Amino acid sequence: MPLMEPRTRLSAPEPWTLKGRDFIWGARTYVMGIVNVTPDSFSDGGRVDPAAAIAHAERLLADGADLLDIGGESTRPGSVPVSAEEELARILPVIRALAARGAALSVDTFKPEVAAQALEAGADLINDISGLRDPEMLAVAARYGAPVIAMHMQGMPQTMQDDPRYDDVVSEVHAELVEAVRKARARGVKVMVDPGIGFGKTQEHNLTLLRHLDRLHVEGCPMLLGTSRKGFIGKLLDLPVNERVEGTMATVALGVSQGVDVVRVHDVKEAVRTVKVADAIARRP
Ligand code: HH2
Repeated sequence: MPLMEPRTRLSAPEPWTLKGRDFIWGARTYVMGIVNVTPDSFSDGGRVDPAAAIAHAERLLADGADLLDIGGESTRPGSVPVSAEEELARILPVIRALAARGAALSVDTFKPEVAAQALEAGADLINDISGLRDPEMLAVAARYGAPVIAMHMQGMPQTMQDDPRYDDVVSEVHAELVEAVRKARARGVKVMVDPGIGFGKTQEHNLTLLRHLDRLHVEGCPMLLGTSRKGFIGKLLDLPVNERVEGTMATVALGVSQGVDVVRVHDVKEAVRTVKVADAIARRP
């Protein structure tokens, strides 16, 4: 069956309002700060104490983060799965504290029961790395009127293959994003799309997707890019995770030039400066 041909977005998506804050897509690039409350995340694990996670989140907000992504389970390849109870015990105190101070928050989970309780505690949107595979996730989003981030992933973190196959990675990722958006819209749920850099993709797949982000847009949907400190940057530079900030910012700038709306990063201060310059060049009035 021929795949639908990817194309550039024709017009900016309708603005979103999260915690009373407007996100005017197309006007500028928004920075999402990563707050992992996990012992084993690939670059910033080890912060399971809620007070430490909240202090870290406060720092990211002071550095200029527009929203924060709170995660209680690592999704790196081969990571150890955690129960919904454990995930909730990690993230709920952090979400409650940050919601109370008015921060816009997404919850990074693929478990519908975790998403529901996180929304109840004050999260604003669901970041589902499984690309809305579980129909219950859309039911939760619809029930709370919450938007979702639909990320593309081949397989699941525990089962991601060393040798993922695509005939045409750009067309196939785009077609799956289009399908996720179709399912969400059928339930009246707003979606942000994400090509899922590093999830079930080879080095060449990651670079090809980054070269063609402009062809991965879905009409009416903002796009998120998550490249922060990822392995493909480490491979290119032969550097460990704490030495990948410049490589990350190269991908951020090139993402902005291809119409990315949100960048998900660990290094917020650097990203805020990078997108300011990139926006001034790429987004003409
Ligand atoms: N990447 C990670 C986790 N969640 N969500 C979206 N939408 N897009 C991404 O690219 C993405 C994501 C992996 O990064 P990190 O949170 O730093 O690590 P870990 O999964 O080990 O906690």
